Amino acid sequence: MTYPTFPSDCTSMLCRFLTPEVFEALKDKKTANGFTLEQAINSGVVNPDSGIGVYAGDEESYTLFAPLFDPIIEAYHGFGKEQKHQSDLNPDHLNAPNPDPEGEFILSTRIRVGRNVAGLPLGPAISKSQRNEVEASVVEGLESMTGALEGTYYPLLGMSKSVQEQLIKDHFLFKEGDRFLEAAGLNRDWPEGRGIYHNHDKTFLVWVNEEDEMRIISMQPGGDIKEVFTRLVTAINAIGEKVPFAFSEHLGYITSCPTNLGTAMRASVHIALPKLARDMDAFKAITEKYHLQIRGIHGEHSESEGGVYDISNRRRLGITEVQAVQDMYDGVSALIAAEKAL
Ligand code: ADP
Ligand code: CIR
Repeated sequence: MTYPTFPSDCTSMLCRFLTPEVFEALKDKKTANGFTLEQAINSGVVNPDSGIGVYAGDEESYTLFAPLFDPIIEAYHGFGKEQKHQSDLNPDHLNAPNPDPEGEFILSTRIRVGRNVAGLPLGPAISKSQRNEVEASVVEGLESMTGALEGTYYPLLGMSKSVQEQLIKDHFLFKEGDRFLEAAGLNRDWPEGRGIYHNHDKTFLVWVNEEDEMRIISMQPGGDIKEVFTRLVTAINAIGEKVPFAFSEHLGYITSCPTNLGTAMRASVHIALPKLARDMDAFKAITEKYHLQIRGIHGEHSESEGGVYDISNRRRLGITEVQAVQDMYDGVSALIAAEKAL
């Protein structure tokens, strides 16, 4: 493999941090699962418009390819090599009364975490049989859920296109054919081994074998962030009793994308800010101050529609889950105040 060429306007973290020296030092290394640098960087090489451009094939990728991953982790999360990650999933520690009790701005709230099974490769390096084993064990765990978490697993294999499209449109299911995941090797053997579990109300959902082996999701209409967080924590604890999660003292929960390490949590609202949207500089000044990310209405790499945005915490590592939600809450409260003032 030779040093990849990037277009001159490339701004991804891969182009920034994959210097010829780093490339030379890492190009012949392979993890115990056989995952190579070439595989780790393929998504960002094929998609030079990536924000990040790298994926890990296993926990070992983060140490073996540290000269590439460490600066990316530091730049994205502001998390240094010597730091330790701390978890806090206690809803009593969260101070987040509904920032929009009249329901004028917030359409819905969603909090998700990524989780992977301890001791197995991550999605970019997993084999077909290992992926199917993950599906079987996660589904077995989910089918023992009771009460408000009780629901049904719907495998993608055999799901009708119209049901699949409706679930995607309604923001419940992951999309198909994502080019970033495709180039990372995450769509191999599609749709086998993938699926979605949800409770009857679709307020608790689990994506199986998408970018991570599990995406555990709590969501509902409106802005009651604490209720969403509390349900999520109950679900994480219940699933964690059945399936051991990959976790490291340094990096927290291990995920395939380095942006998701640590809490692996993205807490978001869909929020209508039509006035603020006319002044994107003022909008972005607030989101930067509160460490927030702006996404479009159909998730990452999508556009806003009708002044509605997906606003979420950007940092996930080196802060606790409570702090990640607090980042979102504080920032969303400031955005609402700014929208009201206009
Ligand atoms: P993820 O959050 O899992 O990294 P995406 O950005 O692709 O992934 O979003 C996944 C789906 O969740 C998309 O359909 C997106 O519109 C939906 N979504 C995200 N936040 C919310 C929210 N607050 N309310 C409703 N749907 C949401
Ligand atoms: C990119 O580099 O733009 C994609 N690989 C997505 C990076 C962040 N995505 C994520 O956290 N899921």
